[in-house]
Order: sequence, then structure tokens, then C-alpha cells
Amino acid sequence: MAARTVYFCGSIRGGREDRALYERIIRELGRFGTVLTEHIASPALTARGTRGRGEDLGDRFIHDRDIEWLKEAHVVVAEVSQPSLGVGYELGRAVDMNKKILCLFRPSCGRVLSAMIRGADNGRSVQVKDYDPADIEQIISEYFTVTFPSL
Ligand code: 6K6
Repeated sequence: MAARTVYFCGSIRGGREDRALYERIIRELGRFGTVLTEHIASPALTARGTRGRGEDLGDRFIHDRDIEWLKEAHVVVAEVSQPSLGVGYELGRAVDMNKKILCLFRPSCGRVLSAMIRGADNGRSVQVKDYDPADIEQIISEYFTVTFPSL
């Protein structure tokens, strides 16, 4: 079987407050496969969704490339505490592609997760987990070793 690929979703234009947490999640995901979207944790990527200095790729290019990566991915992991239209869109597309999806929500953020994300949990292919940041490595590791060891 080809090496496992993981598509990680995290807020960009929705706000970058959780960027450091994305970095930890991506580092942990990297133990279980190739993360196709490592740039989500890049400090150079601002809430404007550009890197500046003429490196802009164009929104259509970003969309089309990300959808191709999403199609390739064996599993989709999303940090959903920071509301993001792009992450919600990616999750909707991923559900339609029948991907295995793990959504991670931090109740300590003080928000209430959208019913369209929490309500998508079917206990199998789509799972939504409330977590404490201190436990994130363990939750990811359990997902790949206990919940879906074959992924
Ligand atoms: C320029 C150079 C490198 O990256 C950029 C600009 N932006 C994006 N690059 C890659 N993926 C993006 C970019 N903007 C949004 N996305 C996708 O949407 C990511 O996969 C995120 O999971 C999600 C974030 O959506 P918003 O609505 O918070 O931006």
C-alpha cells in the first residue's frame, strides 16, 4: 500500500490564533504519514492568506490544488475551534468523498461548535473529538493506532 497521506485543515483567513497548536498537530500527524498541508502552520502565512512579497498563488490555484490533495488523502484531520469557511468547505467536500475524518475541537476556546460539524459525526468515518491541548499528541496517536490502525 502507498504511504499514508494526511490532509490537515486549519484556519487561515478565519484567523491565525491557533497557529502554534496547528504546528504541534502537524508534527504529531507526521509520525503517522505524509502531511500534504504542512504550510497551514507556517508563521509566514497570515490571516490575509498570503505570504506577501509577490509569492501569492491566486485563490483559484489554491482551491484547485487543495481539492486535488484532498482527493489524494487517506485521512482528513481538522482543527475546528477557530471558525473558518475554508475548513468547513473542505470538510463538506471530504464527507462527499467518503474520507475518514477526524475533527478536533477545544471546548476551552469558549465557542460552541457548528451543528453542521458536530452533527456530521457518525461514530465511524466522521468523528468529532473534544480535547484539551495537553492531550493532543495522545489523541492523534490513538486515532491512528487504536481507532483506525489500518488507515
Ligand atoms: C499562499 C502561499 C501559500 O499559501 C498561500 C495562501 N493560502 C492558502 N494556501 C493553502 N491552503 C489554503 C490557503 N487558504 C486557505 N486554504 C485552505 O483552506 C487550507 O487547506 C485550510 O485548511 C483552509 C483555511 O480556510 P480559511 O477560510 O480559514 O482561509
